[in-house]
Amino acid sequence: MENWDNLITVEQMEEATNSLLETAAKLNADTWQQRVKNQTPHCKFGEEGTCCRICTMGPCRITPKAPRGICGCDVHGIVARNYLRFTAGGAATHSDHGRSICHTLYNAKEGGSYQVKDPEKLKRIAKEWGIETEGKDIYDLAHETAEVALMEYGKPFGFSRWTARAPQHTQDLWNKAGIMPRGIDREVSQSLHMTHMGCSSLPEALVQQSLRAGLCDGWGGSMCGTEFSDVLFGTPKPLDTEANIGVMEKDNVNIVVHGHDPSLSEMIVFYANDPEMIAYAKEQGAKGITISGVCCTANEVAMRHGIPMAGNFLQQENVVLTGACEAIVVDVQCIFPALGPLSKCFHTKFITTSPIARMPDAEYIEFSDETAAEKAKKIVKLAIENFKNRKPELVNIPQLKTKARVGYSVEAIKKELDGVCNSHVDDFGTLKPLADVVKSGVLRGAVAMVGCNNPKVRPDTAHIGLMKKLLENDIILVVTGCSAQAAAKAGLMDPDAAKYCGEGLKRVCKLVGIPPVLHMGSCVDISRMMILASDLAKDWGCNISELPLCGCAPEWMSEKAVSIGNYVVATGIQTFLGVDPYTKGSDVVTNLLQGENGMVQNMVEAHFTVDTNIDSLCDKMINCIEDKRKALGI
Ligand code: MSK
Repeated sequence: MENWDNLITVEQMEEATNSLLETAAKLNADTWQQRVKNQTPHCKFGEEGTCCRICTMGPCRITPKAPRGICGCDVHGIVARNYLRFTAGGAATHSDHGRSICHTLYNAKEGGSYQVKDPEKLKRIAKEWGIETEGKDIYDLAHETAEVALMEYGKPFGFSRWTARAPQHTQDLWNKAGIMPRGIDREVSQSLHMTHMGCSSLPEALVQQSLRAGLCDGWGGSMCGTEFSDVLFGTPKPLDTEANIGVMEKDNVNIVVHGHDPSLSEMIVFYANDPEMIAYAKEQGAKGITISGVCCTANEVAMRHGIPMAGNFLQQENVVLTGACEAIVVDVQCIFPALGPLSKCFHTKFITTSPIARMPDAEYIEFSDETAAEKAKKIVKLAIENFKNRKPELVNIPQLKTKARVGYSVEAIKKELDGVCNSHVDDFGTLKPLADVVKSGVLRGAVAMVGCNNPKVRPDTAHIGLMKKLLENDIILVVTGCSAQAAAKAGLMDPDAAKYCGEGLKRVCKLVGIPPVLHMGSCVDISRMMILASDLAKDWGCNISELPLCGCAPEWMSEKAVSIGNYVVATGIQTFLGVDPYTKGSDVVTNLLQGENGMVQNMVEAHFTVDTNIDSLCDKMINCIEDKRKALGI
């Protein structure tokens, strides 16, 4: 087997970061590396989930001497309440992102800033929802479908429409367990109600609602976000791009887009490519304009336009530290407030655009569907005019970048398989060829790797280390979020990386012409993975929980990730975490979530495994896949 060390290593990435930190030190600029030191050691009560500040009689902290809070809630109730609140925060965040996309679709019009780029997908969804499509103007259909989607958020009766996509067995499990998600806002709201002082303190009920709140995200709000982003901006198809900090260009105006909602980044990309703007940049002394992305916005614009990805979550400060960033333009989620003060040490403009993410030391240019074109143009212009304010002595762009092929939506995966196996059966294609190579053992199985970076884990080491070992074992990876960028930065999304994989996977990649790690998008796009798992189970003729498939978030950090974990598990996929979800203070809650025979396992045929040792986490995933194969008799 060829050696992975021929690819970019974590050490090389760290070296690049260290050279940027030297600039920070010179300027006395604050960075997350320093703040981690300031914040360590972390509060033990917080880490174990045993601190309650839901009312003002406390805060109460549970110790052997004080085993109950002032209201009498025990440690298990407190830990479970905290866990449910964490989940609800994540479900609300993803779902509100999805809601905003639905509004954008509602406002789309012919000749407007936002148009329908994938009318076929819109028609498919409309038909799925029983909306008449025949003879209808595509924008009338867009408005009608968007309105139905928006009603999903507050519907008083019934369940999420998207759940009908799941296999019948999965739906039956959800109904039986009482976790079939209802109105999206209702699940979030009920979670907050349940955790209010004097409501639920029964861990089983709180964990059950965590699954339901997670499902309203993955099979509700996130699915709205993904599906209607595709309708508006195009369903991703494989295309080539680059990744890592070296994608920024010294002689160009550099605009970095960061956050999650593609409504902003799509418009910035559009105006940065406007010949008028490029000419203006040249007038200002630059050679052109380079847009690059950070976090999930990077995934969105990479998948649809091939815009390069400058980095993931813990590299967001790095783009400013290059001294070559004219503007970092952000919308919502995962944005460090630190970017404001840090930008002030350079010429960089830190531009916030959403009333949902207001931050000090930022220039606020509110973005809306109605003013999108005007505001995007204004932002691009501001960045161009800022080029002359660069301090050349501070410019340092580490020359580190890799090739990456991105854009594997479910539709694209099916199309790629069809291209090779000629197995096309209907408009939607099939995953049967994938099922066949897994059944034959050429591929052993698949891991869906997702999630963030977290300073508790040496950045990207868990993502990349796990991926390499899984690939060597003929396990294919589908990835989203910052995990996707970790893979891209390490060169694992270059189709050429197949040569480092196990023999079976190598053959499949060569035959289909794919990289061994398939980029499926941003955090909300984990909903794509749920569709992939559902369709695979249907084409295979088994239950999702029987598939040799795992979910994994080795470096996760956000509330959104907990919500994701809940819906991935609830979909029947064993989920492996490399960071503890603040539950170890309660053995009862730990067992409900992680027990091989615990409540979650019994409800949805899957459970969580938490292991901060990445090697053993990997072994557990491989064993899980091999056990599933054995159970299937393959
Ligand atoms: S951006 S939630 S750090 S994956 Fe979606 Fe990355 Fe995690 Fe944010």
